[in-house]
Amino acid sequence: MSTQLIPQVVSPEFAAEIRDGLTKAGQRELPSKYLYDEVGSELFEAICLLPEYGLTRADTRLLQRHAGEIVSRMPLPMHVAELGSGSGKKTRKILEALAKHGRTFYYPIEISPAALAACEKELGQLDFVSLVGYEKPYLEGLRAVAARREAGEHLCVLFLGSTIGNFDRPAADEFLRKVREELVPGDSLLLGTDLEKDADVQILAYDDPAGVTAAFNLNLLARINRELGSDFQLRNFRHLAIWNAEERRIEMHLQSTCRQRVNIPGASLLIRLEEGETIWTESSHKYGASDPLEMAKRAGFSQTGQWIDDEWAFAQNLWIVE
Ligand code: AVJ
Repeated sequence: MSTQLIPQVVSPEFAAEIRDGLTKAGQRELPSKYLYDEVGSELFEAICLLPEYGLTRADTRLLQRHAGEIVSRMPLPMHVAELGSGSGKKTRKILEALAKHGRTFYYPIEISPAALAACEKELGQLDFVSLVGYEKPYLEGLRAVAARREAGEHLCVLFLGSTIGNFDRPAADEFLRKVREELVPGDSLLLGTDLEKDADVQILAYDDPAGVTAAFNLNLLARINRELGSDFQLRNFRHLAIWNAEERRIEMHLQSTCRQRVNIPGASLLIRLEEGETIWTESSHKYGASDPLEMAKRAGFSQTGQWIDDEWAFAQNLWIVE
């Protein structure tokens, strides 16, 4: 008798996206946004503490050192929307700098309820900051926030942590144009971008020896098992982090270590995987220091500031709508 549990409630969008990705011709793939369930969000927080993963510390250092200057260069916003707030720890510096100038409304936008709850706990108690969380996809959440503010009130969008790097370059351009469409002159965007560095340093950041990133990646299969009643055997998969030099990105894959079948009842799907075949789970694109300037122009913004960390090549880029 099978001990597999078929969950009572299956999210139809989740099931459809998992099905589409796993049946894709050529390379199978899974959307990276689904890495962040409750377990995945905690594993990501642990990744941020790893000595090999310098990205989050660089991001935080820049905000710590330059929050005052960053804020002084934007038309003072009352409203701050953050795309993918995560735990909200990095954002504190910016909110504190803004709150010195008056009451600030902060809208974390997150599809992960676990991350949103952590963020509300972290930042919900700040003086002069009112927090209203949106459990929505980025653009839907941004639309809701943009609709709330009144004429003359400026909005600042935070897109930190190089999450933009999860988009392929053309998709990133399109996404940034859509963000721009929700904004009006005087609004701003603070964008974090991880910069290209030595390949071995980059690979180690996504393949740490303690195996935290491997657990983060494998948890996606465990999540699908939990939510769609599937029977992925996690021990039959291996975490891979590959530097794709042509596309200038790290790719995370899960490699099948044997020929195997997986049943995914919640998505009405049975798949056969070959030994060595991979499921692509995430891309993290890396940038040159001058890339953000060009990206800003293509999306209809002007870049008015850039701050680069001196320990780990990472840039905060401030864009304004003129
Ligand atoms: C949160 C998307 C920026 O791509 O570096 C960390 C996620 N994946 N280790 C990144 C991640 C593996 C991270 N972002």
